[in-house]
This record gives sequence, structure tokens and C-alpha cells, in this order.
Amino acid sequence: MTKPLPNNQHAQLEALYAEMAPQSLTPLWEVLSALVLTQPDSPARVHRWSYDQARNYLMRAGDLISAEQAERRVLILENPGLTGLSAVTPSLYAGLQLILPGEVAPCHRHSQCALRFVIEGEGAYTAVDGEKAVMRPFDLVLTPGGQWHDHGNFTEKPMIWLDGLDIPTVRHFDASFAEKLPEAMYPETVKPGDTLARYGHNMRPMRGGVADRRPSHQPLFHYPYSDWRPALTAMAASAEIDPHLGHALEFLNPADGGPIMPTISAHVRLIPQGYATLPRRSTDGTTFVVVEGEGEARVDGESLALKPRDIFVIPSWKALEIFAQSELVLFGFSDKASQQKLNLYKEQLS
Ligand code: 1HN
Repeated sequence: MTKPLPNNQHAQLEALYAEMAPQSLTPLWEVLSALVLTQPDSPARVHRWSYDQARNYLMRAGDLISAEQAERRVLILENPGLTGLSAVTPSLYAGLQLILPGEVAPCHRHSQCALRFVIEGEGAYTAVDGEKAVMRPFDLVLTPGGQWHDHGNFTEKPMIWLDGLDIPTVRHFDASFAEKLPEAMYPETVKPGDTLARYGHNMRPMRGGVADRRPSHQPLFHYPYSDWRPALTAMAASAEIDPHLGHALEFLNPADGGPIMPTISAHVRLIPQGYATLPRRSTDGTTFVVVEGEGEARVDGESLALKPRDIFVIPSWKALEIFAQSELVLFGFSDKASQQKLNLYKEQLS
């Protein structure tokens, strides 16, 4: 309430609240303005994680616990404004996962949708319903909700990737189910690359049969760097630059042209050397990985230095400007997919 209360009213109201509290009843008028904000005021903070520092802790964890023991050996990138919530933004989770040579992260499935964005290593795989996606740096791999997935590294070097999941969203809806497969690895159903060949080229199989092995709403799960990087280069060479985003391409689900998963959107952007984007804010708090180049992210007078493989998060409705000291390539993921379905998504350009 905004106006001061006359004598006695305050004391009488307090007495009333105290009486009703044991019945789980509380007055809206005491909290209304905090519930219905005039604009977003995220508890999440702007934050950057140094890859080298995080990697160091992750490798030390690798000496102490196996992927099998841990089920998933991951360091959570926990937003410092969301302590204890295992969240990078209020709706999404991010972590760095390590698979050492010879290890398998055992097969399971759950309601949560996940993406992997490879940061280091080459040749390890994620298998989705028994089909391996062999991963290279800066590949995007999806494990959509409900699909069996295991990871394995039969190379000589560690493999590290960023995990992005909708864990807080699923928690919010109280809708989590999970199960483990008795075997560590799902039996191989098809050769690696089968789905990419069928669905990864803006085409789809004309007839069913083995081609219908993948769920029709979510067939594709591998978006290789070797595909998206040349697309970004070509766009930068031919298209007028978007002054707020740079050259930006969103990853699509080929089944419907929508975002990659029901709750998570992902994109890449290229900002040419010397270019500074204009301030832009949007309601989808976004987690970024620096793929190439150096520069600066400026938010509310704060500046984050950007260098390759570092990870940073910009919460909802914080105006972001990016300056590219050298040609800067970023990967980003957010809950825009959810927000658009719920008619909540907004952006503001200046
Ligand atoms: C999960 O299934 C994976 O499959 C990684 O690699 C991180 C974090 C929370 C819940 C499930 C994976 C996860 C996760």
C-alpha cells in the first residue's frame, strides 16, 4: 500500500494478518506492487565465467570423480543472483560437462530439454535414441525432452561442452519425470549422421519407413559448426548488418521452422571488427559463449571483456551493447521459445 494509514488501522490490520496466517491466508495489498512489476527487474545478475578458470576446476573434479560415478560430471554455472537454484537465468540452467577419454556418461531420459554446445575436444559423441552425433568444437547438439541419451569419449583427449537445459522451467511446472536405462549405452540404432543427412539440409525424407525413426516434431539434433559458420560468413558478406544484433542467425527446428526446442531458442551472431551494436534489451535473459574474437559487452555502465570460450549471461531487460575489437562470433541460448508461446516476449531497441 502506498498511502500512510490512519491511527489504529495499522495495528488492527497486523492483528488480522497474524490471526489468518495459520490458515494460510495473506493479504494481496501488502505485496501487489512486488508481484506485478511495471517492467522486469530480474534477480539474475550480469556475469561472466572465465573458461580457463572453470576448466581448471572441472579437470580437478575429473581427477576425483568419474563420469559414471557422477552420472553427469558437470560444474553448474550458477547465476550469482540465483544462489542455490542451479539456474543461470530464472528459467534456464547452464553447466560445463567433462567427459574424459574412455568414459561413458550412462544412458537416461527425462522431461527436460537439453542442448550441448561443444567448447573443447573432438570426436566424442552424444547418442540420441541410439544414434551418435560425433561432435566437433562449436557444434550444437540437442537432446530433446523424453529422448534417451548417453555420451561417450573414445578419443585420447578430454571433451568439454556447455549444457543448456530448461531445468528451472520444468521445476516451475512440477512436470519432471526421469528414468535410467539398465545398460550404460543405448544399443546403436543407425549409423552416425543418418538424421543429419535426412533432415539437416532443408529437406526431409519423402516416404516413411526407417526415415520415420525420429519423432516427427523434433527430427534434427545436430547442427555442426561446419554448417553454421559458413552460413554466418555468407550472411556477413551479403546482408546489411542489423545495428542491434550484428549478423544473427537463429537455429531452427526443420519440422516447423520454429525454435530448436519447445522451451529453448538458440542463435549465433557475427559482429565485424570495429563494430559496436546499438543498445537492445529483451525479456529473454540470454547465456552466451564467445566462439571467436575479442571485444566487450556493455550493460548498464558495466563492461565485460570478451575472449574466446568465455561464457556470459545477460538477464532479462538489461540493455546490451557489444563492441567487437576483432571479428566476434557468439553463440547464445535463451527461453525466447517459451516466452513467445506464452505471448510474453518483448524487445526494445534504441
Ligand atoms: C543431464 O541429463 C545432462 O544428459 C547434463 O548430459 C546436465 C543437468 C541436470 C539434469 C540433467 C546430460 C544435466 C542433466
